[in-house]
Amino acid sequence: MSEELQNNQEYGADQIQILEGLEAVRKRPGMYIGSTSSRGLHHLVYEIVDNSVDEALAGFCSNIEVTIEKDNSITVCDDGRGIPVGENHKAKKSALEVVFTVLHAGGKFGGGGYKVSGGLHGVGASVVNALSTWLTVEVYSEGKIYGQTYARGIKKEEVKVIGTCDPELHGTKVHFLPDSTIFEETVYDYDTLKQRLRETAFLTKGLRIVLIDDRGEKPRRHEFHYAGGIKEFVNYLNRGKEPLYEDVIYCEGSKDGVYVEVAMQHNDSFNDSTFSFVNNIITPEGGTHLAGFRNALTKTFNSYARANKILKDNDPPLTGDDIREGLTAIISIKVEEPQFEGQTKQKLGNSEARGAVDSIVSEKLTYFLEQNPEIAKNICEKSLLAQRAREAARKARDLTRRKTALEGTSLPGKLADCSDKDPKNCEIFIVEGDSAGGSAKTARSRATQAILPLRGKILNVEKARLDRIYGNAEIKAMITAFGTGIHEDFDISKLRYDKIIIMTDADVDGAHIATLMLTFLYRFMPELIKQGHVYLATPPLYKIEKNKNVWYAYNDEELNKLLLEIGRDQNNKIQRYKGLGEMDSDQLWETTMDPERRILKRVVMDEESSSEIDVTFTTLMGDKVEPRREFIEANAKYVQNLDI
Ligand code: TSJ
Repeated sequence: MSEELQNNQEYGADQIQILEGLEAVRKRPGMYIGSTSSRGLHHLVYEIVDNSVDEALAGFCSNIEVTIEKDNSITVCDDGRGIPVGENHKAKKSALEVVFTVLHAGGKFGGGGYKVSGGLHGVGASVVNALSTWLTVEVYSEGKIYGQTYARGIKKEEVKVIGTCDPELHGTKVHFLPDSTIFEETVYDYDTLKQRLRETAFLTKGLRIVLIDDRGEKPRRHEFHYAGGIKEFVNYLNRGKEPLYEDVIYCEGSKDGVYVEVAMQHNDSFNDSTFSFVNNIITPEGGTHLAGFRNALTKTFNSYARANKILKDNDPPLTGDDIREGLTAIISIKVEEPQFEGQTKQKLGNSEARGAVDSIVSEKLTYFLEQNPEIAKNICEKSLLAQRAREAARKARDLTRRKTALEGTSLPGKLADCSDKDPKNCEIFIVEGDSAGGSAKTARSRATQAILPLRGKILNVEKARLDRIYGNAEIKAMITAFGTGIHEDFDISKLRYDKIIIMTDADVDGAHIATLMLTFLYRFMPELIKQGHVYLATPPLYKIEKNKNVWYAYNDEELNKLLLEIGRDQNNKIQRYKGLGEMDSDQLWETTMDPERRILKRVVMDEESSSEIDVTFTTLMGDKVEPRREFIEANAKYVQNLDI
């Protein structure tokens, strides 16, 4: 029990129970917000904002403002009705106080509607309160300002009137400072909040969300307001791709207590970029709502194609994969009581969601196709091309499978494999260019390090169909070397190396090749990234020699620091490496490959930001040149430094 509690005689038995509830949150914060890393820190903001979004969904709030203050405290305010301050009869205290002190107390004071709670979220404002050094709340209602302040979840005083305001004003303002004794990271990342709030605004059409950063010299500010909601989300995801037709197809409706919204548009790429949400929370593993959508899509397009003789009687049906080639779609549903299943509790289980999405999409899509025969024909023809390519790819794959069945697993000729057969000990370097590949083969530790040199740039999988991808020698070599298979055949237990290390030159071309590699892995074997098997090697940029001593610097900052230490004079010999090829094998080993001395960056991927990652890859690998420059920054966001 906390000291504050023991020292304060005013608390009764009820109060103690409540405080013990919040004590549990402070003892095991991870149970309530997932983690105490940067991720958990940002979750606090979403947790508070979700309450205002609920108020917007109920139809009473149209503006939310989020401010990162100079001290990394956060202010969230909205123009809703204000949290009720009157007595909650069951708890015998202000409803406002209940919201901030009782675990899982949602904002349900008789009002109906959907609450955006589910998964890790929706644990309530009390959790944020418990994990904040201090928190103040103000409610603007009927000309009065009510307020209350807490310290680590414990109230400083009763809810009271602290001032007056324009009687027209109404809303709620919460200001809190995350507790630095709980969180490992206490600095907010503007871009992380920006991405998430943009997504929230897309999912709640008409709601205006403003993000302000007051920490810098001059404040940063972004405003998100989308009258078109998820239709505009699809436009956003498709920017940098060429849409196949102008309109975004939109379906909306309610059935069996499920409110369904779907927006979709095909583009000239070959990937399926479908993102599903339940109560505004992304469901990376899909579930019943996604299954309902896929079923409706396949069924509706096949009946349309048959009825309009695009598919002849003897033609095989289009598969879901064929129809989803190059599709960008958002499925957003709202249910009163979401049930999450699966190992990570990220998969929607509500069976009524399947039927609701299926019937609403089937009905609206059938109508849309009948009204827009040009678009319908366009999509069907793209699907037919996809079907043929898939057939060709299947034949190519069967051929390689038969080959390996006859000859045993035949590894690619260019692979210099390691001798240790336990994958846990093994790593593979994917090396840019045959010459660097040669040095790496000489340098490596043969027992545990395998080398696969790739010639030139690998195929951009964002711009190629499956049959071409299967026909590409470099990609085939990687698939066989890794051993896991791809897509639905993927099996992580067959992975032949614990670490897949991408080793490219430390220049723009090298960065481009690394991106091509990451794009391939992201689209074909995302689990390898999710489970942390993918790394970037970090070759040095400079070699510095002075009086027979040798140093390496991995960036300009390190170089300058070193030169300050050893002194700048004519005896210094500074070599700037233009590529891996300029290093001999000893140097390559010392600086980039030796597990004792190298720096590896692990590629990480936050599934919650998967729609943003999709945009990153398509913008980078698409035809537009300008956004590519942002790659270095974007790349930096998805890698972690590891000194191993
Ligand atoms: F809970 C909280 F602290 F996290 C929080 C809640 C934070 C912020 C910034 C806003 C809110 C909030 C709550 N905004 N608006 C509301 N609305 C209600 O709580 C409310 C008001 C009136 C009625 C009613 O039935 O009259 C019902 C509710 C849920």
